[in-house]
Amino acid sequence: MGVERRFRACPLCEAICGLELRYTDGRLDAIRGDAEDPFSRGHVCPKGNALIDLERDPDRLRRPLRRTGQHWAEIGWDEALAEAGSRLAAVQREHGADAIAAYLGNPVVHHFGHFAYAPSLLRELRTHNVYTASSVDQWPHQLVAWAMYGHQFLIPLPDVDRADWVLMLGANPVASNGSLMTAPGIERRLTALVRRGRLVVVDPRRTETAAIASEHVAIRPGTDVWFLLALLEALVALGPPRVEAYAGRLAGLDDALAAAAGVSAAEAEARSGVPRETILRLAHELYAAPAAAVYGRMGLSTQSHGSLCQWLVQLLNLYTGNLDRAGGMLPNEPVIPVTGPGTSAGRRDRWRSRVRGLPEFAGELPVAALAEEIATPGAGQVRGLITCAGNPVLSTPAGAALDRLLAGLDYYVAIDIYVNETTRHANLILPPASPLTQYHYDVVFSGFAVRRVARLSVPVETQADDERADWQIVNGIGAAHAAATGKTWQPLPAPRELIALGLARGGSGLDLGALERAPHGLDLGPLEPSLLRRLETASGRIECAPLLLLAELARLRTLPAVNTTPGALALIGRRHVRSNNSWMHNAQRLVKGKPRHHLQVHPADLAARGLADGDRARIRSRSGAIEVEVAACEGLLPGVVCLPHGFGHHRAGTRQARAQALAGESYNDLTDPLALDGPSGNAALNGLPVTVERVDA
Ligand SMILES: Nc1nc2c(c(=O)[nH]1)N[C@H]1C(S)=C(S)[C@@H](COP(=O)(O)OP(=O)(O)OC[C@H]3O[C@@H](n4cnc5c(=O)[nH]c(N)nc54)[C@H](O)[C@@H]3O)O[C@H]1N2
Ligand SMILES: Nc1nc2c(c(=O)[nH]1)N[C@H]1C(S)=C(S)[C@@H](COP(=O)(O)OP(=O)(O)OC[C@H]3O[C@@H](n4cnc5c(=O)[nH]c(N)nc54)[C@H](O)[C@@H]3O)O[C@H]1N2
Ligand code: SF4
Ligand SMILES: [Mo]
Repeated sequence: MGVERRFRACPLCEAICGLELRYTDGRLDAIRGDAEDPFSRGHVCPKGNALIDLERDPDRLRRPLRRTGQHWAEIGWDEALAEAGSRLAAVQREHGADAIAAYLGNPVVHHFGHFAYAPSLLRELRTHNVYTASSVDQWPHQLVAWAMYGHQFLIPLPDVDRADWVLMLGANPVASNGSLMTAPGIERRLTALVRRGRLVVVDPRRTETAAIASEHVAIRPGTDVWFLLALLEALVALGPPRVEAYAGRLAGLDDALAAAAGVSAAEAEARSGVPRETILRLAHELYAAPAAAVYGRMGLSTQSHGSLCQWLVQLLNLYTGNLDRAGGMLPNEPVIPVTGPGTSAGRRDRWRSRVRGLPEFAGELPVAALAEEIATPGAGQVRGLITCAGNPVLSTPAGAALDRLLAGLDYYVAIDIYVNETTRHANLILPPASPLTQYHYDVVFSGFAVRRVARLSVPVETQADDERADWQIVNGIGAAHAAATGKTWQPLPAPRELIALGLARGGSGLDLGALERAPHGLDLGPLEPSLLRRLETASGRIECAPLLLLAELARLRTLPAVNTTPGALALIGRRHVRSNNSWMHNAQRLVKGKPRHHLQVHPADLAARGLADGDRARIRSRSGAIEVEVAACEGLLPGVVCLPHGFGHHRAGTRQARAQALAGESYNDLTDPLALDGPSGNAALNGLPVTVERVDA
């Protein structure tokens, strides 16, 4: 057999790098970046290499597991799928449709077999209790895109390869590889930007990205809204809006500017810690730049004012004429459409969460409400759960409470490849076959790529008879649920066929054959302005002043000036290039080397608490307390502490031997389910008030 090279896209993050997989005598033994992929051009990161560890992981589940007490036993697929469907239906028969909650995790969007099929299962379940990782992530982006442009996925992206001035807030792509900005090899792209222009990073920590940027602006967590308001105010003082290109297509710009007016650079300095001269200078640079982009991501959306911040980001790009313009911020128009006919534009407040009355957005409720929906008795209480590729115990607010509550559910089925902190509570775990055995098309991230690209991944390994693909599992549960409730189930066709339908719907002229003849993918060129043509608002215009955001802005102005809780620190998160949220800590290639779970603290804050590098400390929030080692970090703004999420693996009954041995605790044992971005309901994970104290051995 010898050595053979096979190619497909990496399923592990938004960069969607092309991978070259080397098989020796039929066995995968090395992974490299696919040098012939015209988009990723050979880029690969440690996670891409660690796909081998995942494939070979003895802890990875291959067959359905049923739990009886503390004991797990393998069962057959037919029995497992029938049980999942009928038990979910039984809970609903007794307690109503909403008694089953569904939680979809991040990998869902990375696998066509989950992404394209999960909606049909949700329709079959008919529950209002739908939760996803979107509400601990990018909901403010979606809400603002929906409110201003009429579609939740009409999201402008930074044209990083052509911009010559970029203001980046709350993003660390050198570690995360980029988000809502699919740009494989981002470090190379940003380095080129710094060479031809300027990259300014606004972040409470001097991140890996700040380190390669032209300038780092340190900001107090959660205060970006003031910084952005002052920046807009300074632009208005510099000159008129450059909105000729949007003539006749703008609604409410004057209202938006009037509502946003009046925050001086001095006030913003007092709130955010960013010097007024810096704000005024950045306004000058932005107004003068030929092609500029203001871009904010995770750190800007998972905070108390996420939606206002994302709205102001749009207004800054609009005011300077950089919205929907080459070298500025513009949406992708992908080959398989994510907007337009047949897609879900997004709606809001069609129903509310039972306990707290939080509005639905895009068919989902904020996941910060899940624990209380399980805990609170009464009609409509959640008594059963289905999770798909999610680990909410480590990933969502009040994780520790959720951990306790999941143990008391009537029935819980998980579609997952591990017994982890969440799925250990399941009655049944259904593990999909390796993605390498399946057709895949990155519908979501082709839609957020900084160039127009298309790439079909074909199976590079064969699915075994006793394995089921993700889409087969979803179809199987749906069919069993329908059978148990006397309905008919229309299974969706296999991925290859569904991808072909998506391509046909897009009308680009590309079909499966064309993509199959291009195993390294196709680069169809840079982004082109399309936003005005594609607006889906009722008015057909850009809605600059959505009422929801104006109301939130009015509320913001009533908030007290500075957080004065004595001794309080502001907790923020971080990602490491070897992490992937909570779930890749069982991969040897990723956990080797020195530990990365520490709480980073500024030396002055350590000294003030009698702490030294390496000491153990107790971190306490309104919602919980954990103990971890501290590490001195000069790159943090004093008063800010920084902890990665996705740790806390040493719980009984999980099956991830390597992860279990890792030190570290879960950030989300501290996060506050009541701390939300108002308009969207997105969790305010960052900027959490905490105290830190020494723990004596
Ligand atoms: N404090 C804090 N919390 C955060 C964040 C933060 O920055 N700080 N980040 C937030 C963000 S951005 C996100 S997206 C969420 C993520 O939240 P989640 O999606 O809930 O968490 P993950 O850790 O991504 O868990 C992924 C799960 O999918 C399983 N899995 C992996 N591959 C597959 C597969 O192919 N099929 C199936 N069926 N299962 C698979 C894994 O075993 C794991 O159980 O976390 C959020 N939580
Ligand atoms: N290696 C690795 N890569 C990943 C992931 C991973 O877990 N590990 N997760 C993937 C996922 S699901 C996502 S969504 C993306 C996220 O990708 P990014 O958006 O790049 O997210 P982070 O790397 O968490 O960077 C967020 C930054 O916001 C800063 N920040 C925190 N609070 C504030 C604030 O109030 N204001 C400002 N201005 N900044 C603030 C933090 O210090 C941090 O540097 O990464 C993806 N890629
Ligand atoms: S950057 Fe993302 S897509 Fe590229 S190899 Fe790493 S994990 Fe995979
Ligand atoms: Mo995410």
